[in-house]
Amino acid sequence: MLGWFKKKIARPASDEEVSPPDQQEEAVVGEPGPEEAKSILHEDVGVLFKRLTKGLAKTRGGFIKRVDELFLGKKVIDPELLDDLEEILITADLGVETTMDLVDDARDRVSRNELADPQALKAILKERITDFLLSSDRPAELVMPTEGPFVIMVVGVNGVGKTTTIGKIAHKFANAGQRVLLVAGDTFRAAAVEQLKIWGERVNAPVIAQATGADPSSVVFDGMEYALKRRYDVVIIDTAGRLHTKVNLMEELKKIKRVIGKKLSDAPHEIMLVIDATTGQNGISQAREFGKAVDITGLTLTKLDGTAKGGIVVNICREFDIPIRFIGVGEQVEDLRDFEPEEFVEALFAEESDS
Ligand SMILES: Nc1nc2c(ncn2[C@@H]2O[C@H](COP(=O)(O)OP(=O)(O)OP(=O)(O)O)[C@@H](O)[C@H]2O)c(=O)[nH]1
Ligand SMILES: [Mg+2]
Repeated sequence: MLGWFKKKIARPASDEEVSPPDQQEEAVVGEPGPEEAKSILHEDVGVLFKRLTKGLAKTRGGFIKRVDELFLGKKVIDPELLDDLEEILITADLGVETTMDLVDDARDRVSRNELADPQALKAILKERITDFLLSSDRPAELVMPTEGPFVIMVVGVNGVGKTTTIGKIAHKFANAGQRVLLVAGDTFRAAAVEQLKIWGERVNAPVIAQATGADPSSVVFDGMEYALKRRYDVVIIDTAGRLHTKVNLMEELKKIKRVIGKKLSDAPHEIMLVIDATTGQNGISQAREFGKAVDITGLTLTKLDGTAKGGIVVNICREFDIPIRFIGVGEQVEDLRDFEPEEFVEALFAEESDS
């Protein structure tokens, strides 16, 4: 799994030349990470998959289980079955359009006699859901710049899991041998800086911060200077998460982005929107609102362990041409998975027995 992440964060060899993926994997890491890193490096892929399927148990229980129950003992696909399927898909947050697309397609296939029984329909659902998840045109990999720090700005409404996700991402980079700096751009909430500092200690990354109420852009300015001077590999910037309906938050984010860009052209290289998967359709409107203010380049969906409505993942992939980089399936540092569509669908459709 970490090997895959290494590939994801590959630094191109030079401006002109981008090495092929198999060489990038060699080129990316410097010194081996701390002791702790080794345990992750040697973690069994099977164990990681089990963690993912466990994290998605609720989603599976609410979505695939209902599909299974509906199909159980049915020999034919009749209109009533398709109506029931439609309801299950909609209540699982797949969204109206995605649901209609899937069900209309099923209807067509039935009328062309292409689907023998409900099990064949289940296989088609799985296949088409995978297609939706793979359809983004944007590069799925986080590509680090050839030189200078890789700057990630993390945005999202309050409580979605930004700071936690930052801690988890920092851990991944640190394990891949990268020097990480954290910047406490959330100066609004009293405990925000403290929370980031705790994560900084956990993953051995310094945190640039000022007092609560300070100008976030000024903290970010300091952070960028510090990172450039001391040649950090990765800078991750936390931001405040007050309601996205407040215009001033969006203005603040634009300003932070400008400050970063002034210190380092091309940066931020990644503007990551964090969405709480349990909020369902709300996540879609958040992506729209934040997208208007700053160009979102990647998504992280958190708290998938806490929802029976994992369909939001499919809905978001279909609605926006923004790749999902990570999914959060728990509160622990290891509970941030690289988003791999096929693996995700397998975990979603996995049999109950292993969890
Ligand atoms: N179950 C679960 N909990 C999560 C996940 N990610 C974050 N959390 C929890 O969600 C809560 C909020 O997380 P924060 O990281 O503080 O969220 P935030 O977006 O930084 O919040 P603000 O700073 O208030 O805007 C915490 O209790 C986290 O432990 C996840 O993937 N699964
Ligand atoms: Mg926070």
